[in-house]
Amino acid sequence: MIPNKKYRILFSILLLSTILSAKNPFIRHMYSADPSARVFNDTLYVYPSHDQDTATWFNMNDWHVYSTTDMKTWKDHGVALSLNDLAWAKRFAWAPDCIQKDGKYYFYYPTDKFHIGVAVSDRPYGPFRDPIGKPLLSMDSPGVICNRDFIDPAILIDDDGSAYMFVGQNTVNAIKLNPDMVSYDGKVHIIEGIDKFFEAVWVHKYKGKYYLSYSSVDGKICYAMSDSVFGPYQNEGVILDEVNSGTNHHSIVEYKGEWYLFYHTSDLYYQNNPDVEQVLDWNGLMPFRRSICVDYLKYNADGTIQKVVPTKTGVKKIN
Ligand code: FUB
Repeated sequence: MIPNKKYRILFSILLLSTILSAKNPFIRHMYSADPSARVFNDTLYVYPSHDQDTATWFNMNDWHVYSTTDMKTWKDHGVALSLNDLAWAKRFAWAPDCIQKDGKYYFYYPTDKFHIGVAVSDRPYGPFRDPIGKPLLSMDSPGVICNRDFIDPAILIDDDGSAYMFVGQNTVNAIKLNPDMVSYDGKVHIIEGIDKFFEAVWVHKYKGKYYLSYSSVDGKICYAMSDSVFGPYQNEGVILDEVNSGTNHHSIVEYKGEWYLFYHTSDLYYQNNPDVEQVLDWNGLMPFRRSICVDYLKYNADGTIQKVVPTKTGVKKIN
């Protein structure tokens, strides 16, 4: 009896420590995908899309915001914006992004696989409201090149304060936003030469270089580097291999001295549904329920990025 009791206690401790350290996916009370991570005023916010519990396709209707100050404890701020708040949008509340400018927070989001909207708030977690009553940019705006879905806006604020949006599927379109952040200068730049570009473009800077990362046609997160925002970009390789959710979508951010890769998997869905066979099929058989994860991202001395191996344990708590 004594040894059994000892082993039971030991087993419980092991189980508890596994549960406590099993941090990926780090949002588990609902499904969430396409995480855009941003740091505002010492807090890290994540702006994901929201997969429905009963999804049979990407029928997504609203956007939540999550935040943390220690990379372990996450707060769900609830719905920041919903398609119901937008007079002109009907469907597909997909991958968003958010940026701060002059004390206001600007939330950019795709709808209908066709439009990119903007919404504004005094707070990073909303609620956001549409200040212009129409899309900021659409697939049929002059200069846009898009032969598939016009989705996945991502914003870069450059060192001189200029703001750019990168967006699109199959072709990377880029615009320079006006200082009001709700209009642009009318020109659309096409970023050429990005190897196997599919979707989920993200641009960040590190040591003066521009890094354009994206999901490739074969489902990997790849990246290219440049000395200037509109390129030319040099293709550098893979950051993250294919994941088990069909789609692959990430963001890269520095917080409190570490760099992080946010991405999604369908691990939680498969854990919740152990009888479902894991099938990777870009032609339709996807889980449609994804959950957001985070792991460390490291640079080599020459500025290239080391490949990230997804972990179940995620990242350490910041004290
Ligand atoms: O979440 C809907 C769509 O799936 C996103 O817009 C794409 O990037 C892909 O992750």
